[in-house]
Amino acid sequence: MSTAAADAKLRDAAAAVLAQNERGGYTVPTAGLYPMQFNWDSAFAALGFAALPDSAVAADFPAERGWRELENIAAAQKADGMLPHIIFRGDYGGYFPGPDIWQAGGAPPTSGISNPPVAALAAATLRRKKPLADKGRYRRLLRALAKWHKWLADCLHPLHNFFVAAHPWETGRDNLCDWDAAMRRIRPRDHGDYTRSDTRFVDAAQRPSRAEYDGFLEIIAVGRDTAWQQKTFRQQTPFKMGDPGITAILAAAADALDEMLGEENMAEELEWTRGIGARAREGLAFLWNEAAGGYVAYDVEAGEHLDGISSAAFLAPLAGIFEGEKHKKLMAEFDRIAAAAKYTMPSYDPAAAGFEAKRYWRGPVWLPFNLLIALGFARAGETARAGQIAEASLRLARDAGFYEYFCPHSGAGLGGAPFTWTAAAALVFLQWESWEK
Ligand code: 2M8
Repeated sequence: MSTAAADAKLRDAAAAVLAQNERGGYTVPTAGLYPMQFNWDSAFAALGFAALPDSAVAADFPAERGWRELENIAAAQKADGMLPHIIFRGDYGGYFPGPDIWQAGGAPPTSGISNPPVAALAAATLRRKKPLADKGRYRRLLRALAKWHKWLADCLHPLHNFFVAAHPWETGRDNLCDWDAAMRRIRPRDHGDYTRSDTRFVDAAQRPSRAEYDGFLEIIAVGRDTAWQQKTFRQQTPFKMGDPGITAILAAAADALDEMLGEENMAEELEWTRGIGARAREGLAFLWNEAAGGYVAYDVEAGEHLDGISSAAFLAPLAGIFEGEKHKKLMAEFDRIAAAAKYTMPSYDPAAAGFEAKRYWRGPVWLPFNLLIALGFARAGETARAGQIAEASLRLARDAGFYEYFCPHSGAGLGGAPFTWTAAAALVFLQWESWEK
């Protein structure tokens, strides 16, 4: 098969995944394992819709499909501005932990924590590719995103300005090795004899451990005890983690949002968001670890930088930080890690203790994360490295299918499938050369 024919086949297959996982205005990550709406998954889905060729849009999707995805994230906004990480729409009955455990309110019910703010990046892309004709709807969405960013800015560390995650699930990288020490300090109460749903769908060896789930549930219980009063919850949570992932994404998203708000002359909203991008960049700069040669997590309780290099270290260019000696060092780390794996970019350094090639966020390659890294690299003029990521991502999707994540050594597909954000990222990578970054 010619390359063009193989690309067309992959594109049609990716579009079919978006169609299959669509539930009427929102797209589930994958049926069974994650049967409801997730915040940053939906934002990646919106990027996928932005990348659909017009022929596919006309055939299967209304042009505003991506906008509806974002509007349905925004519709779950809490009074304080938070956009929750899960919105329990549709038939979520099989998922654990459900709304009965979260008790975080909402109609439909939601979780009590937030998620990496990819939505404004998706909105900026959609605005270029498939602008929303209805200005009222567009401005309402921007206003909701501005409120959310303001809320996220309130969760920046008061001195150092990095984002402090209150739960591993907030970072989206649930069982990253960097969380281990903090998770081990948690002394969970008895959460009874609960049954996880994830291991019904995926081999337990590819998922977080039972001890980690006890910790996840404990943090939820702390939130419940505070009736999800966010200020109190964030003081009382046993997990307070400076996350380079959310910090870098927030910096990039804040810039994108400010540009859209500026175009629309939305003065009040611009007032809310003033300085957020700069503060997040300051926070990311604080997370630099010279010995490690990268941007790392910061354990707030322990008061220390960690020394592991996760894939989030490479989001600094996306945040607009790509100059001088630090950038050179970071690129050297990228090359070292890329050379240690057959497929770029493992979620955690394969040379580090704790790395596991097949266990979820402890090593596997994730295509949506690859997309964010590659977009930043392209912006920084790291064209070859960005191309290397695009190429590896397409190889994985082509050879293994649209899996949730992949083994960086064998390329085997892992976790759930067919997965929305993998298909969405592939749709962008298929147009990488011509894609406006
Ligand atoms: C995973 O997280 C959820 C909990 O939030 C789970 O394991 O049940 C993570 O990979 C997260 O980043 C993602 O948004 C979610 C749905 O794909 O699954």
